[in-house]
Amino acid sequence: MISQDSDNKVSVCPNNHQNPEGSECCYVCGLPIIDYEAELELLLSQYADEEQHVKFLREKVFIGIGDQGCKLVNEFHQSWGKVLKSSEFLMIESSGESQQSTYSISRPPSNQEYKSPHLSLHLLPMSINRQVGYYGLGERLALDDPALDDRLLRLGIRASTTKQTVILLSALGGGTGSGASPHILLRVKALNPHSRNLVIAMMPAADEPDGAHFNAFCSLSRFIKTDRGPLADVLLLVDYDRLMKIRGVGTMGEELARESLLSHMVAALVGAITNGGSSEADPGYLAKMSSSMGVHAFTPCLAIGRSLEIFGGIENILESALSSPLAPVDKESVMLSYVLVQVPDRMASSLQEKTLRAELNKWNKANFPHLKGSVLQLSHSSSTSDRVDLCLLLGGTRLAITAKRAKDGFNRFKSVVGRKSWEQEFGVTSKNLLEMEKAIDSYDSKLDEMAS
Ligand SMILES: Nc1nc2c(ncn2[C@@H]2O[C@H](COP(=O)(O)OP(=O)(O)OP(=O)(O)O)[C@@H](O)[C@H]2O)c(=O)[nH]1
Ligand SMILES: [Mg+2]
Repeated sequence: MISQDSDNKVSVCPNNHQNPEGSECCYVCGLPIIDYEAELELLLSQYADEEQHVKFLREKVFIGIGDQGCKLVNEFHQSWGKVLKSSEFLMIESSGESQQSTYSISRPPSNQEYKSPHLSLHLLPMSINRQVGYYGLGERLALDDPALDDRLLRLGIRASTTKQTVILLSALGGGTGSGASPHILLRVKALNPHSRNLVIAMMPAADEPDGAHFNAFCSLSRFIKTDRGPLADVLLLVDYDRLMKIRGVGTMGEELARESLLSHMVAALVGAITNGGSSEADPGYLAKMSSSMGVHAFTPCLAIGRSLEIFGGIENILESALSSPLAPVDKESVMLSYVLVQVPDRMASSLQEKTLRAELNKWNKANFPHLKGSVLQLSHSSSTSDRVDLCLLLGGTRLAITAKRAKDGFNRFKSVVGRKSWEQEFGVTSKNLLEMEKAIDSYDSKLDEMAS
């Protein structure tokens, strides 16, 4: 029997026997009387401990969206998941048939499994086809998903985690990636306004149809400008066809190409490659700096696994990276340069930070006449090779150049969207198109203002 005393305290015998007010044990069965207030306090304090634990564990959240986005997160998780202790990994796909078998997904975590970062899959409901096809439809799927916020909250995205970086990977040529990604980032920002967001956006290849470029342009416009400001603090543009052409060498001497090369770039960005060494890599800092300067779109240039002996010095490795940018870049307009360098520990004495900085400053000055800021983040690995990884992120070039192909394809595709039947079927109106063009133009104009 539940009893309520004069102070409104609720207590009860586990076997429901009636007892006088203030009893510590039941007069009938002898079991301790449950004091609800004390129990609740105990529960709350345990929950607070858990929250602290969870908060720590979810500093970095990796989200892959659409086919390619999921593939990338899956690959990244397999290669680096074990070393990223404070991270969560989520794949978001449209709920077409036969999705479940595509990826190896770990079981949902039990309390004991909190320590190992895990990968999970969330399906956006209501898509009939596996291939959604267009931006407007992908956006609609995410907008109509009643479980999305809950999924993101369970991933640890919440305002109480003040130091959180969300890394979103997505190809923007399809419907799911291009349409759902901006809305998902919008929800991330709503759930945790402190979170810093980095987007790795795979841009369609030259030979893809106009519809793919149209999707990419729509998506970019949303990442770069919304009523609540840009959704992506840092947006790394990677042309699919450029990525296919470059190669790197991994820590074990293996060839790195395609997704594994991109996975390596993300690992460098979050400081995962150290293998017991040390890292200054802090994607949150890069995001903060980009946001404060209003430079959001970056072109990555990679030189992964370059032998110092063969290249003869860091300057040649920088040149090697710059010779194969992953998206177009105009050297004249570069305003921000982030350089992530990974050096084997055993070579730390021959490549000291001070020397590296001096060489980098000299090289920057020779290449980027309008540079306003440069950040060097150095990591040391326990590798026994003489191979250096260098990842250069260049920001400040207008999207009209960096994403020219998407813009041209968007312009060619516009006439299709203007038709009433398209608006009804595919969810993008002529008014939306104007807003998208304006968003990109206004980002570019701000860059022009800054440069002048
Ligand atoms: N990295 C990588 N990208 C690819 C590959 N094949 C195609 N792409 C790019 O990925 C884009 C399509 O993205 P997907 O992720 O397949 O599309 P989605 O987001 O699932 O969208 P829907 O299938 O339309 O719902 C294409 O426009 C290409 O630019 C590949 O093998 N590797
Ligand atoms: Mg797909």
